Amino acid sequence: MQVISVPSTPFSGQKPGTSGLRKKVTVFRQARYLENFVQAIFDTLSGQQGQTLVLGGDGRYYNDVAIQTILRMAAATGFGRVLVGRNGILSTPAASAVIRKWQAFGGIILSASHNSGGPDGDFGIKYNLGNGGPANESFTDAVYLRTQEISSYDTVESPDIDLSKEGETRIGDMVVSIIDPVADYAELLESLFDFDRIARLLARPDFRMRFDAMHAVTGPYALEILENRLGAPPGTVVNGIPLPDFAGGHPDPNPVYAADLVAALADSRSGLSFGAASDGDGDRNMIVGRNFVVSPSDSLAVLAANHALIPAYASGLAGVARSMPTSCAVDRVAAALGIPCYETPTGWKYFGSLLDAGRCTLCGEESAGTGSNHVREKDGLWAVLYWLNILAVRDLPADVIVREHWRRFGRNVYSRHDYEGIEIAQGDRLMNELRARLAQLPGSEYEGLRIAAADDFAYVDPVDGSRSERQGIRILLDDGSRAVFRLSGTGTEGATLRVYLERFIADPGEHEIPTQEALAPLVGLADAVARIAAITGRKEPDVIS
Ligand code: VG1
Ligand code: CO
Repeated sequence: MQVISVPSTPFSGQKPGTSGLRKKVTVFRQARYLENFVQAIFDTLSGQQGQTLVLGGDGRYYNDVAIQTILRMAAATGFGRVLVGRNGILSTPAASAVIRKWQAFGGIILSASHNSGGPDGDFGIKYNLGNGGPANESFTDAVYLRTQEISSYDTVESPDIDLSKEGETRIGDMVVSIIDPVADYAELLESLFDFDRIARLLARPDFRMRFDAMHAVTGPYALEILENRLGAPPGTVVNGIPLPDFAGGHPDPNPVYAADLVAALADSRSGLSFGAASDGDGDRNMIVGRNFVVSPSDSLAVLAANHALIPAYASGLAGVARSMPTSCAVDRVAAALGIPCYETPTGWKYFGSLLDAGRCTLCGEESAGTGSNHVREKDGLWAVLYWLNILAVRDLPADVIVREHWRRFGRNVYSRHDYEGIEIAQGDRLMNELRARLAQLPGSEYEGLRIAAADDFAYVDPVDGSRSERQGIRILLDDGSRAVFRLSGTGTEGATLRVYLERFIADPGEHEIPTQEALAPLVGLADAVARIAAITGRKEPDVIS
């Protein structure tokens, strides 16, 4: 097998964000663009020769082309074997499960997650380590540095592999194993939950669920697990065939982009009692009860509070972890259980060391991501099965379970306001001006609310001591309410400002106040403090979740 070294020159901006490198397909399609980034990953690794790599993606446009390119480059760098999902498909949690099960050296996941797909949509790539989790910041920083000095990439000459048939082929000395993308993952989930009990719930005439795969990667996984293994009636999974452009939609399971599902659960004629959805790459989840959308932060807290009902977690949780902007609802559960609660920066890569060290069992983010130590990624279908297991044991509707949770722990009223596609310079200016005023903010009043403290979140990993700065600006009020400001690290056009708002209400008599109403004074404070309208010209957020 002859390795061919192809001369190249650096592209600017190949800096991984919250979850890998995400750019427009048109950017990735430039000659040498993908190759440079993959070579930078391979150059940053050491010891991959003879080892196993896992490769797959969410099936979006360009997935198939990229896989053929990466296979040839993996052969050139000396990998001994690559496990590829059939048709190039592997959801993010399934890729993590496969890496762990087969003790692979690492994996490459091709996805831009919830971002739209198609020739004018987005594409993405990220590297996961042998623990199955996203590479940490020191690795991605090193990859970025390498992209800035790259002068060639290595590949081999070899025809495209037929990815549609399971089995083994070769590229030179390297074995390419095409695997069933669902089997290992389904087996793992089956080992965690009480499938018999969930199957009995799904068979009940008074219980009907809908799972919306949003034309993205979870379709085949949900069909196998919910309909084939658990016996849910055919048609339970909707939009179940992964399409390269997600049928033109936005595979982001929130009340805006999954409005159909929310509407169906609000309409008693649908006969539905429970709804769920997942995102482009299958790591996010949305949980919907009858006329009730469960806030992701509440979901994490409910999962933690009910862990004793789930076979895999019945013996107890070592701890829980949440990203900083996620509401503090889970903190209250941790306090009641007497277990630690860790607060990390946004992005799943920060949970890996805590999970590896056995310090926490459940993790979650406000952005509809929850997961556990069963893999090292957030896991959409896992969360759905966890909820089904709780519903099956407690025999109560999802909204009643959340309302009871509020009565016991109080309600952390929570919402995220996104201002999408603002100019990068405006986003930077807003954050810089806010940062510059942090020291003056404590003691000042806006909209009748008094600021108690303000800071820029920095995190020291308690396991490896690594430090991450500037992870979001926090404005804290006397009563524990918060407004948090961050710029998104996953977008591909302009900047997205995320404003996270939270207020704690202990009094059960006030738990039914509509979320936006309860948060209105805080919204006013956020705008006044950060001068959102003044700097961006935007009066309203684009997406409220
Ligand atoms: C967003 C979410 C974050 C999540 C990340 C990747 O990042 O806020 O919680 O981990 O997406 O999720 P950002 O930087 O845009 O806020 V996924 O499902 O896109 O892999
Ligand atoms: Co995702």
